[in-house]
Amino acid sequence: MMHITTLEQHFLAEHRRLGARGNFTSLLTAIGVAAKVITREVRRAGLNAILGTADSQNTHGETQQKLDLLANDLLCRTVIPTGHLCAVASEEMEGLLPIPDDVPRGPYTLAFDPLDGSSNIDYNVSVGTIFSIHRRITPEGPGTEADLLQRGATQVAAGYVVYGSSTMFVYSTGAGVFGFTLDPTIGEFVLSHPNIRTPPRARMYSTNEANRDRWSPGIRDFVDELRSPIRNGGACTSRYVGSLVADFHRNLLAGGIFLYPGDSKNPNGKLRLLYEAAPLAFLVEQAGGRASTGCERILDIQPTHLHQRVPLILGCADDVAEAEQFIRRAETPAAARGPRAPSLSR
Ligand code: P6P
Repeated sequence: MMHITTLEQHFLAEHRRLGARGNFTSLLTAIGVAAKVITREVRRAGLNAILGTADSQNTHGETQQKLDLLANDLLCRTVIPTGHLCAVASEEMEGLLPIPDDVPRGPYTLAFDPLDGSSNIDYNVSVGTIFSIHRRITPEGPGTEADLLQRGATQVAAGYVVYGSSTMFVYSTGAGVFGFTLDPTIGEFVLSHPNIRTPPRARMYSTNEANRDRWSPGIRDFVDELRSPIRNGGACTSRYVGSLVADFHRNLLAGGIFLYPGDSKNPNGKLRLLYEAAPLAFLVEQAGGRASTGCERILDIQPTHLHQRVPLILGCADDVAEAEQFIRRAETPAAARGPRAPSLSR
């Protein structure tokens, strides 16, 4: 008999499993509620005249989309009343958002990208929400940046919502990755992808090849390797939506590697550590994959500021490890290089 497990039922089961490690069921449930409302707004954006840009820019100088601001507001209005948070950070807000005095403070922090890829929204391309939850490290009082600036390895939960052909909520609390599909006829997220595992080898790669001339030799050599017809398992195919959550989700399920490396113009790449790289790195490692800057494990990086960018290579473990080999080899003086290690791809 096919069981029907809703998101909330799964959160409660996870809470029982986690035991004393924490009760953030209502926080995750609140994110699920915001995801349902954002789904409604995304699905009707073309009709509600809320496509297009707001007359504002975010802290990164990026033009804000009306839906960016709406998603940010929705998330803040659903998660803050739960009383589980001491501070919130968002791609759309320059500083941390303290919890108002009239709302109970809790032991967790939340960082999120409310609507990643939103520049695509006007063209009906999939977009997503990404979130990361840490336990606070300061003893009491208003949350501080220190409570947010923690290594990704200490996340207690992370996840994303992909607003695609259907809306999916994918999350982990450190014991596997679980995917839920929104059933609009009942307004519930229902477990559809229990215990997601990503394959060890990629069938596809995702990167913006318009940046190729600015890449390091190691990255260029590695991408050429992925396309090699004699690569073990055949050449990878290229799939790049330009919407991180959409690219990540497809690669997670089908087997792929995503690369947004640093380059000669942007040495730290484009993607943000706190609410993009770290939560997705947590998920991909939970699914058996790997996430790195090319030189360092994403989850080991100690953040220094809320909107810090990092180079990001994540996906199938063997391929990310091979990318790191190519980068190390390219950075080793030719005279010091030993014989080329047998490539994983041959
Ligand atoms: P580029 C969207 O703007 C985003 O932040 C991610 O969702 C996406 O992976 C990346 O930027 C795309 O950047 O430079 O290839 O357009």
